[in-house]
Parts: sequence; structure tokens; C-alpha cells
Amino acid sequence: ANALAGEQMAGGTTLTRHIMTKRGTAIPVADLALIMERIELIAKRIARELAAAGLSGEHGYTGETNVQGEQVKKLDQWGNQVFLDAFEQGYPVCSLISEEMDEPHHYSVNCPDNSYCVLYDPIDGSSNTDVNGSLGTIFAVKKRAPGHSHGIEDILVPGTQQLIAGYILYGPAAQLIYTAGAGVDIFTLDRTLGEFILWKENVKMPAHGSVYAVNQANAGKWNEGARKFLAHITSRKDKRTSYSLRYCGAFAADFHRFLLEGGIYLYPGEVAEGGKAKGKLRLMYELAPLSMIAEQAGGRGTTGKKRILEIAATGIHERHPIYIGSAEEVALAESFNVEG
Ligand code: AFP
Repeated sequence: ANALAGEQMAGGTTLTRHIMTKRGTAIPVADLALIMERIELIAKRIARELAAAGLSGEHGYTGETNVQGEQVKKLDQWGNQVFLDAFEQGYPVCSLISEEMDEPHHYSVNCPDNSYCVLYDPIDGSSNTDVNGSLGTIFAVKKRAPGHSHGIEDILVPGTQQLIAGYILYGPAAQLIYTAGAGVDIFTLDRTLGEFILWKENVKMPAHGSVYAVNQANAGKWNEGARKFLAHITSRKDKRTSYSLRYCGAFAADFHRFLLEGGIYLYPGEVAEGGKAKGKLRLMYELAPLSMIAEQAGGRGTTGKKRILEIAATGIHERHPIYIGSAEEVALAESFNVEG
């Protein structure tokens, strides 16, 4: 089996080579290559650490809470530092926005007129760290306005302005999935070569799938439309049109199944006082990047009412409800008036 795996990699296309020959991207290829070289390094560092985390004792909590009131895992903090280290010499990236930092981080030395901001969740699904479950890293890149200050108005613009979006999945194999506006490509880390090798190019999400992912235990907190949608997809009697549930608690890992096989991931809002549904997942570094991947692959991402990529943020840690995946299932959800 080893010989066969090795044979398949012989002559494989590395991420670097694939980028250098890419056409039609929303960002100049030279800038794309410089930024993705850093993301690739980050992916390798995190993949290496996660593979050994069970030995190194990096599990558990730091005892602190983050800006969102959540307990901080040691790996969250460490993963954030990996990004800070990588982009210290990360020209042309001059700003970082992270789930793990209250405020943006700026590198004034990397700040020519032609510069970018990277938005990221370093360790997505961190509750999986203690059980050796799948984890992810989600990222997006936006252009900084020429002559910008430390203000971030130019970054709060809608996700349609993202130039690169993607995620890294740490499962049995580590994979890097990204788009620069010219299709979605998937690379798998060959640990012996230390290279991300092209696995699938210009991936298309099936228009229909037969799996859904949701934290169903929250259903009692949703509005009527979301509950009716759930009742609808769980009440199908005949095998051909019925759905199965799969949920692993890491957005990127759950989404990955739908990118490849179709279906729908939902995190409906919880109805708060005044009847407005409040989402849990974050717009800038969870929802918008994966919505760009979904759309580039022919799928969709919406709050149930509005296209995720058209939402301008009012703050960097803003949250929204999400329905994302195959076009058919997302349209079905919308038909139930899921966000009221
Ligand atoms: P973090 O691990 O980055 O804080 O985020 C996890 C997450 O936002 C997302 O990845 C999961 O899909 C979701 O939370 C799981 O949440 P529940 O435990 O509420 O289902």
C-alpha cells in the first residue's frame, strides 16, 4: 500500500506550482503566491502540532476567556501565535484579524500601498481537541485601501470583496482548500514530502445532497420557520428523498462533507428578546470565507434571508445565522422563512 501511495504522488502538482500557473484570479498571482506560501507554512505547523498534541499536553484551557466570552483553549492561543509569527515577515500582508484577538494586529513594516489583511480562525472546532476529533483553520484575505490607517472600515466591507478564502482541515489527512475567485482547489499534505499536493481541481458541489449537519439540541431556541424546516427534512419517509444527520462540531470539517458530497450545514439563530434570531458563527472569519468557497463551487451561503457575502460587518466579531451548502437544500430552507 505504501508503494502505491508513493506512486500516486510521483509527478504530483505542488501548491506552489499550481498557484504559479493559475489564471483568472481576483488577486495578482505574485501576491497570491506570497500570501499562500505563508498560509501553507501555517498549515504545516498546525498539522504537525495537532498530530503530536496528544503527546505534548497542549490540550485543555488556559483559564482565560476571549473577547466573545468563550474559554480559551491552549491550542487556540498557540494557533493564533502561529499566524502572528508567520506574517511578521509576511509582506504584502500588513493586518491580521483573528477570532482570538479583541483588536486587529498591524505590522507597519509590511505596509506598502499594495497591502492586504488576513482574517482567520486559527483553530476551528476547538472542543474537538481533547477527543482527537477533526479541526480546522479558516481564513480570508481582503485588500487594504491605499493610505489606510489603523482604522478598518476598508475591511468591514462585504465578503464579495474577499480576494482569497479557504480552510485547512486536520482530519486523517490534512487538506488545504482555497479559492482566489477562479474555482476551488483541494490539496492534500504528503507528510513525508512535506508538500501539499493537488488532490482535486475546480471542485463542484453537488446541487443536491442527502445529509444535513446541525446542533439539533438547540432546536427549542430557534424560530418557528427553522423548526419547521428541521421537521420537514426529518420526516421524509421514502429512502430516496430522506436525509441523514452528520455533525462533528467543527464548521470547516462539517462543511467539507457538503463541498464534496452535497447537503446542508445550518446554525440557525437563537431567538432572543424582541424576537430577533441571533447567530453563533462569526461573519468575517467563518461564514464569509466558507460562503465564498460554497459559491465558487456552485453552492450557496445565506442567513436564511440574506446572502452572506453581501453583508457588511459593523464589527470584526459579528455573528449571524447560517444555511450553507447545496443550492437545492439552501433554497428549501429559505422556503420555510427560517429567519423570520
Ligand atoms: P471555535 O472552536 O473556533 O470557537 O468554533 C467552533 C464553532 O464556531 C464551529 O466550528 C462549530 O460548528 C460550532 O462552533 C459548534 O458549536 P456547537 O457546540 O454550538 O454546536
